[in-house]
Amino acid sequence: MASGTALIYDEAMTRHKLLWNDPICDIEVPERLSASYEQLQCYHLVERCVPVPAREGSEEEILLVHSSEHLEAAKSTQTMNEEELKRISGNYDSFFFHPNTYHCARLAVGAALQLVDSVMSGKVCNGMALVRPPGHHSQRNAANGFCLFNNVAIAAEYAKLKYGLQRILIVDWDVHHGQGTQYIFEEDPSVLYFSWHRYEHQEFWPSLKESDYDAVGLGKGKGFNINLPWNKVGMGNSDYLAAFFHVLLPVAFEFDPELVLVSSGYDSGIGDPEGQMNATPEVFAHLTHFLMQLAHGKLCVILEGGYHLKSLSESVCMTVKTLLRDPLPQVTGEMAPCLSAIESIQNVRAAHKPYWKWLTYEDTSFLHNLSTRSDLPKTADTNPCADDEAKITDSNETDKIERFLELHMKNVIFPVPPIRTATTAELKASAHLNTFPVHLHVVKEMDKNEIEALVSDFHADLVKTNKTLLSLRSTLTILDKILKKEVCNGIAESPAASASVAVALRHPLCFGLQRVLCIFVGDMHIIPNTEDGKILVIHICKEEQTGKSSSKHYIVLNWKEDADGNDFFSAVLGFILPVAYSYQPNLIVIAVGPNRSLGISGISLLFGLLQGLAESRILAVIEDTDINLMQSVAKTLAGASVPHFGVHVPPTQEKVNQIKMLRNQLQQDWKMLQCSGK
Ligand code: X5A
Ligand code: ZN
Repeated sequence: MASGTALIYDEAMTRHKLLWNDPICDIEVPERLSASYEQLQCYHLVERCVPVPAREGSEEEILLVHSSEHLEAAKSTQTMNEEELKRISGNYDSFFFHPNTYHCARLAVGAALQLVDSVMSGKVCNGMALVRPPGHHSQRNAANGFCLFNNVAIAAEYAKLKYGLQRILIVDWDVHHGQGTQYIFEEDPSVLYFSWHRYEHQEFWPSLKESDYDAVGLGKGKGFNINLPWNKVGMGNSDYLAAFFHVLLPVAFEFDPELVLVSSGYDSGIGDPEGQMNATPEVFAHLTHFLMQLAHGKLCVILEGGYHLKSLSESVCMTVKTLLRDPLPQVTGEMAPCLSAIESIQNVRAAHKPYWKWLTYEDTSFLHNLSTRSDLPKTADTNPCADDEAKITDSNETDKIERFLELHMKNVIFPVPPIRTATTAELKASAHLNTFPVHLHVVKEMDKNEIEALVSDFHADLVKTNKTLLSLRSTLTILDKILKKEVCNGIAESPAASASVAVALRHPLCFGLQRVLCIFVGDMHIIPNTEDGKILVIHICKEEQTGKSSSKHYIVLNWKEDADGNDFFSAVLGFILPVAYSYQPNLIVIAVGPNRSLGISGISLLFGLLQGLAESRILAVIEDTDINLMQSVAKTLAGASVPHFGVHVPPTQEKVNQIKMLRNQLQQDWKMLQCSGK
């Protein structure tokens, strides 16, 4: 399995620019590229990436998607004077030609293809291409919305042709609808296209009927086009995460792509004059992290829009940092999607119900008829700047956001612990058997006296029983290092997981942590005290053994994984992740006890997907001595993408009902669970 992150940047792509006055096009400036690259340098991210040169895409490659008329028209602009350029630009909606445009656009195409080659050849695992002009509005026969050639669409066709790929996922998180990409793949079931976009009931550019949620694809491509229209501005971190949990990720895992391409526009970020949204840069780290769990981590991020230079470049940095597998910053803001977002999510789920198994058993219905206007107010996600010293006033909003972001990023970015994954000596040897280069750091276990000293602060009674004390050694040693920020995450063996965790959980509270998420898989004999809300327990166990019912901070999930397939991901995406993101823990403890009802892939999925939380502070406590489980968890903690899923099995009606009941019971407490507007 490849590691490493490619970065493609060529200053030549700054040489396409607007030569005349045009208030619509004047935001697509060369500085978008140079500012992003400079910010990457500033965070020392450039030197950590594998530099890959851009190249010009060939005519043949451009013709994979575009007509020869379009190619010839574009080619002919190279020798035009300003007047002619202006005239031909007028043939298109929101596009400008410069004598260098054709060359730049060919470099943009070639950069995307170079990135695909780097990832598909195994030279790197993932990467980002900083390109101009962008691509996703461009159509077979037309430039549109600052785009000449559709870089991402060409990359997808190229990957199909050159590498024989049969399933490619395109995620378009730009704030505009990539209608060009939709048109190109509308009838193609091998390319799943997902786009969210500012829509405002068709008021917002490009104001197309076919950008609405009922455009699901055509012919064989039905179900492979997913539009999530935002009908209000001001969407923020929680709305974007809810869209991933309740729409994109379930479908994406079921689709099981071999490669993921991102049409990566950052005009969906805070401060952007086009998008008017509120999502802060760190949310892009989380979106990136989720997509890294697909296609064995094969992820190509290709720049599209983004017009607030500071917001754009900070978001680019968050993306690249995540591709490099740095621990993720915590998402800020209240975790509750707004009603308008929930309404859109519910509608797109209903529209796609016939095509995806994950919806088969749910009674999702349309909330409103198409094109009816919602009177629901936009409630959540008030502008995050409002809490800050930089209050937004009408005047010079851009500068205010810039100052807000300057401060915000200082709060969000944190020093990365020197060691990523710690463990005990015995594990190290086993981890070396893996193909993924797992670097586990062996820490010396505390001796009896050290443990006694540590435990006596908060659990004096335990010092008496030698056996419990010894079973705590590994757990407490690693927990202590996580809390001291010497390591990021770790894996501990314990012959008595629930006892170890119950005791160990007293320790983080001594460090003043406010919220610890504890996920327990299997039999749990000691239930930690959750009354003060500082611990949230999710207990995943077989049905037979539980008598306890769920409450806000103690949730019982009766789940026995299907023997011939994997049905647990629906519970992780539809329930555990939303609860965890609502809680926003400072530490996560995942304990695997005896009699576990989940298989290795289910447990690894938990570790993989939850790693974005708590600045990636995760402690695994494992009682099971299954070496395969240990290896898989170690790999995931060390940064491998989650292991392959195998056959997708939709959950039984009984399980769906349980999730539904839990969601109904808990969605007022844990608001990220909300995905229908009732
Ligand atoms: C790539 C991109 C936006 C075009 C807006 C035209 N294009 N009003 O963000
Ligand atoms: Zn855009």
